[in-house]
Amino acid sequence: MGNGPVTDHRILWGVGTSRTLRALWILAELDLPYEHRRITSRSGETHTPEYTLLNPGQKIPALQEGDFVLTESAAIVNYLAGKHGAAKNLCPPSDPRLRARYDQWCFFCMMELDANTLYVIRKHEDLHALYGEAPAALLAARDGFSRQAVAAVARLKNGGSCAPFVMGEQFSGADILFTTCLTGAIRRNIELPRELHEYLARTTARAAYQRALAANQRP
Ligand SMILES: N[C@@H](CCC(=O)N[C@@H](CS)C(=O)NCC(=O)O)C(=O)O
Repeated sequence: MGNGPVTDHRILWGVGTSRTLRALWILAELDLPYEHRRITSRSGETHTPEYTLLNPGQKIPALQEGDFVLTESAAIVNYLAGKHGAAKNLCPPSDPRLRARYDQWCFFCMMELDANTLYVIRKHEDLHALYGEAPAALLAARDGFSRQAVAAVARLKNGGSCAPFVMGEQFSGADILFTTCLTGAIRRNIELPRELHEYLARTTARAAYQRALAANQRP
């Protein structure tokens, strides 16, 4: 893995999860060609020797470009946006403070919304047979998501009216992460503030989101 031979052949591994949707969405926003290897989670397909060589973590999504392999959905979004986003104004900002703000949103989504809350709910609700019943952890996770959603609205408003996107007027990769966390919460019957439904109406109306949703259908 690393600085191997330059290759145009791009492979996206994985389908059917909110994390694979993030990768498919940025590919659609950027109109990039790719081969889609539609392996699914909890099917054994992430545990084959071939895939384990690519991603020892045995999770999807993974992006492969020759001998360069990248995992973590947020890293894939930001890599592709940074590499190919100039023409569409999708590069993460280069100004240090704007970049810090962008990173703040990305880490907030991945930690506070995804890992700390949504994934806890998934593990102890849908997958309780594997991870065990944990009613107190479930309650705390649901409550935690709701509190962080309120905090997100305050940041979007920043003392005024709600910005259309997390970085202001311009849609960015951070909106891909935020949107997929919010839709994940809705699927789990977590109530969201009105402002976040209005925000979702903007982001999910994008043609690229609709194309990514179609590409993310489980086989
Ligand atoms: N932090 C990772 C999480 C990836 C992840 O947890 N993927 C799950 C599905 S959502 C997976 O592939 N699990 C392996 C399996 O179930 O076989 C990311 O954002 O990419």
